[in-house]
Amino acid sequence: MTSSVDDVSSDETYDPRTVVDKWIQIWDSRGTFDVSSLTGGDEQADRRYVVSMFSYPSGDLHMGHAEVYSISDAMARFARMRGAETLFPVGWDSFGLPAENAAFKRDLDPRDWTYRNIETQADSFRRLGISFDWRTRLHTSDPEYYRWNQWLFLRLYECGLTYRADATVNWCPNDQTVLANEQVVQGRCERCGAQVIKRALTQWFFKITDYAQRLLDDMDQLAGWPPEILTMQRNWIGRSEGAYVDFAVDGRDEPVRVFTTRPDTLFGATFFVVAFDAPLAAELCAPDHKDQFEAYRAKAAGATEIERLATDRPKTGVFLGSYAINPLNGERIPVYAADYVLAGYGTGAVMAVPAHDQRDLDFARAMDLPVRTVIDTGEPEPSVTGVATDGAGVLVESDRFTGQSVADAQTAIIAELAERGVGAAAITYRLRDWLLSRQRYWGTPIPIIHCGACGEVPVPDDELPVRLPESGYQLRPDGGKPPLASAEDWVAVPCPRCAGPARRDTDTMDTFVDSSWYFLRYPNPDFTEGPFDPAGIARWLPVDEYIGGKEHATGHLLYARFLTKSLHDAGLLPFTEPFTRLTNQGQVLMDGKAMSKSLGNLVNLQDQIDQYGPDAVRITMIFAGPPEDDIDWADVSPHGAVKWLARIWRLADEIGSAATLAGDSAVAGAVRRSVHELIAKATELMTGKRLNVAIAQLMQLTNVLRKAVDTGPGAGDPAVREGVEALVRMVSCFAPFTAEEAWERLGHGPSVADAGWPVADLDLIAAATATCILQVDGKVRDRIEVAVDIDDDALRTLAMSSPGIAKALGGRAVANVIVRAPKLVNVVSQR
Ligand code: ANZ
Ligand code: ZN
Repeated sequence: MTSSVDDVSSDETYDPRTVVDKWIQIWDSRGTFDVSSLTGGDEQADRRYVVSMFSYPSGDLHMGHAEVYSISDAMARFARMRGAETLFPVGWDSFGLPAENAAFKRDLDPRDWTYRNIETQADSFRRLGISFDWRTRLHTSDPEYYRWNQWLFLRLYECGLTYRADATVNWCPNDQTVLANEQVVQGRCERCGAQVIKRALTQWFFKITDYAQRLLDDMDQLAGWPPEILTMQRNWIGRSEGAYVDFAVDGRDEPVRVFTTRPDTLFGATFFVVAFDAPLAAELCAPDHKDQFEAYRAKAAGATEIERLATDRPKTGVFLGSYAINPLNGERIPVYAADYVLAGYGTGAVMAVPAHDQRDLDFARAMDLPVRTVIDTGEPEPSVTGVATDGAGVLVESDRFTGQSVADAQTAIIAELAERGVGAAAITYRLRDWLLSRQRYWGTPIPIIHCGACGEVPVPDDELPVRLPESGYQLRPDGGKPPLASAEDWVAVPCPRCAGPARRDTDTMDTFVDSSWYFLRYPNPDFTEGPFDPAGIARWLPVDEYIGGKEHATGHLLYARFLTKSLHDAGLLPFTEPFTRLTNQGQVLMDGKAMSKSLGNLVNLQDQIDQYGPDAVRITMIFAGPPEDDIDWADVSPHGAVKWLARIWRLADEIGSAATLAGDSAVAGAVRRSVHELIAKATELMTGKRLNVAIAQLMQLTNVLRKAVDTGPGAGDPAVREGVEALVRMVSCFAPFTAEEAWERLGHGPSVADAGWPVADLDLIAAATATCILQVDGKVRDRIEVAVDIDDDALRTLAMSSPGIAKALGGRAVANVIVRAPKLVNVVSQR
């Protein structure tokens, strides 16, 4: 790495590192970024609530934090400078597994490790110049916070949205805890990478599935979200329309229900499959087939859901010795257990239609089962080609439905099933309930007491919080026995209802519970009457701009939406969607890969800041590309940003110390026009969150002003001063320390953050531009807006960079360029 410290100090005037402490102190003592009122005040004021996904305190801030906070801070500062009262809060997502793992490793209390890291990060946030209102500060691991997790858990419990049930769940053998589906990535634990296995356990759930349809419907309020995230959520929720069909099974009283998206193919069902790991499989197994079934079950266990659903995987299964009866034609079809059917989706059983479903066809071919085409789609015969046909067509071999179209037959068959009481139209969702309990220590204790006589008894509200025991527990999980179960004194309590001996629930809540509502508490983090202060909610919520990673698409962002809706329904919130607009920042990579200790490609944020100063690091993060793109740190260097900021600093110095001239020359007029054009462009780009392009405009403005100082009208001209002041105000969104210092050198105070965003004089710009027609060989190919006084050379350069011209030329060489500034450019091609 080049020695950039030299680069910084070789410029005598610019070393932002020397002013960091000074400005931190000034901002703090003036309360520069504190809103006028967190929970009341002027009804009319334009307000903006900008929230970054809060930080997990696993150590000091890293490059990824620097990126998301550089982006969100620029957005918050811009809103504030444009006159909106802007709340930009700070908090920590401070419960969670890594604290425990670090505690084992270093023999520490998870508390000590966590709070030490929080202090380090808080200091780093200040040194990065992030414009938080620190009065919002909260930590989810404080009893004052997690008390309200417990309170919310109990409110949802009262409405039946919290429940405890036996479930086959994802279990990480390494971390010794259950995981939500969202935390299993490609069959592995999201945290440690261990292969996740299935275990049957009694767990706590939030009934997010009750909200599946509303989570879909309310997406029409989310026009300010990236469409990609909505698509991911839509797929995760996985709505399917179809029908339930009940099949009688020989020797069984109760029918077995299946879900199908294709009721029109009912006459093509040639066998029946149940998930091998559903209780139903054992129930449907004939006594003389138990051995084969057990053998299969032992072999099939262990595959992940993704593997089981993969279409390219050889199909396996076992005949259960029983038969199901097709309710429409009375046909007896054999019942199999297989792993390509999932226990947790639909009913865990399917009617198999091999001609029109590829997985069924693969299974039929593997098991030598009949294939019967019942939809004529015009495609080749599936039993011959091995390719199932799933297009539209006309029914064949389907009794009285033969000849109907797929769409008509779906309606007709559903009607017939309903009439006979053996089926109905139905909708299913892939979404599962949110499994929220964890067998870990460092989380919110579940506020339930188990009593032999009374069953589950909620801890009364006035006894909240149920605090984590601080001693007497064994942190390291022991054969699946949760740490809290080892805190005997803590566990044994009298039942709140009958006063008999009872035991506390020993699970803790997933940290996604904590993070599903923290943004509601920021306006009043000390509120003691409830989880959030209604006055603060009225003033700030919902969040106007939410900024964070897209890895949270189907986890956190879905949970927060669900919780908001359930609180709305409980009468606790006046709105149904928490985040009006969402920005997903990309990742910071190194050499094309995510930075990680194990790859040895970590770039240390503090080293970067020590070398280049916080402002240059921030500028580099933002200038590297659009906020949502990944940045490869190997491709960028804060070096260029250092140079640019030094140029701004020097301009401020020169203008600040120059004697004022009379001004008003023609040259000065041209400078003013450029300045206002660039202000207009930068403003529009900032509004559209195109931060990197906005910076490019500011760089151009710097060039214009440098030239104005060097070749006229000179540093003392009012037009030049106006331009430099505008530049410094705009730059303060990205490089706050440099901008503050420059502002002071320009003779202003007390803070550029209060100076407002410059306003472009539109009349000045309108008069100053003309439409220039760009031609190739006399044919109009493009039109561009240019300054009326543009010179021929500049216009030629602009014209030659037009995509319209390049396209029309199609690679042909240029013979001549005729320039008539500012109205016309004609490019003559070589023929
Ligand atoms: C008969 C059929 C015929 C089907 C046909 C499809 C095509 P989506 O769209 O994802 O909701 N299915 C139902 N439950 C299942 C389970 N637990 N595990 C695996 N597959 C299951 O898929 C619904 C379709 O997937 C259902 O419609 C069922 O197969 C299968 F030409 O029923 B179908
Ligand atoms: Zn009791």
